[in-house]
Amino acid sequence: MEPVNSASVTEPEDVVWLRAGDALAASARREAAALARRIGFTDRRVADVSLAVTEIATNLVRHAEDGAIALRPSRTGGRVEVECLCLDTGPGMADVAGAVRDGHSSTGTLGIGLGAIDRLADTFDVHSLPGRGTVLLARFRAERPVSTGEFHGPRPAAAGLTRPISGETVCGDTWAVRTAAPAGDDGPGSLTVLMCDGLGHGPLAARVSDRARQIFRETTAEHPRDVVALLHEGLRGTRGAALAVAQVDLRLGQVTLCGIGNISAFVVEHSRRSALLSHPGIVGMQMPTARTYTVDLPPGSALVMHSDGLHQRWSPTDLPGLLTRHPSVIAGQILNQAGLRRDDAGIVVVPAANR
Ligand SMILES: [Mn+2]
Repeated sequence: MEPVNSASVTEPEDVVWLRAGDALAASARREAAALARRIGFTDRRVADVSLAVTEIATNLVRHAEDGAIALRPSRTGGRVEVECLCLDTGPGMADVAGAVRDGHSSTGTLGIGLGAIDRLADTFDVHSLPGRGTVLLARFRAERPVSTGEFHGPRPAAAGLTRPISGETVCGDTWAVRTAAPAGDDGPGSLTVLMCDGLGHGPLAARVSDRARQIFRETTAEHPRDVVALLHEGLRGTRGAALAVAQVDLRLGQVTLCGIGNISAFVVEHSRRSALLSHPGIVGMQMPTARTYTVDLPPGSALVMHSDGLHQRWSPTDLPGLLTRHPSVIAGQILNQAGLRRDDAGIVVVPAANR
């Protein structure tokens, strides 16, 4: 097993959200190309990314009732990719695999279709709920991939997504994941996960969340109770936050959680979810004695933590097939389907290891 100091931290990086509208294809193309160029893609690869993202945006505008595209750089180890996540609220696709396989696009688009997006992307995944909405994920590396099947790419151990309250570009909710013990020959490792909702929303809340992420990044503490205690100390003098820290042992299939304030945490299975208890309080201001709870994370399940920017009353029975998807798609579809309050929104997902 690798020593703890080899821990790597995954954090959100400047997500650009683009809402569906007449100018979406042009703005998505421009943002995607700028992002790919900024992280050093070749002209040819910039053209690939632009083409795929334009097609995704064109499909959204032509076929969906409403939706949005999130573009962001995504750092894994030393490699940076362009990630495009497209969320819509319907009508959905009855036969995703067929649409990808056939490779022909619907009338009026660029004519390259889902199959071509799939071929241009290094990671590609779609989850669709007929009548209710689709989430499409495409991630692009600097090098053009070898063409593969309909759903491909590595499935990372965790992924999060934030969306600012409408009218803001900065989100006061944040997440971060630290790999404490990387997956090795002896099986998957363990992760520590932060979900943080800085009080209020927008830039002032983001200041609190940025500080929380910095503390989380710098500490070597792993037990959620210890991490939360450090966060409480470090956030003194700020407006404070609701937050939860979970330690996920993928080998044992167990989650230990310490939550303060209004953060929802669930172990989600196909047909049910069980909530993990958080305690009232404001980290950085007033905190009860931090208690932790340990529960099982059975094979096929996922840990989902989200802020109160998402309504709590979503149900896994309304999301068939979702838990097997890429964690970015799981996060995107829950955010898409739960319904958003007028607040910043944030969610982070850790699927159980396949055993
Ligand atoms: Mn909130």
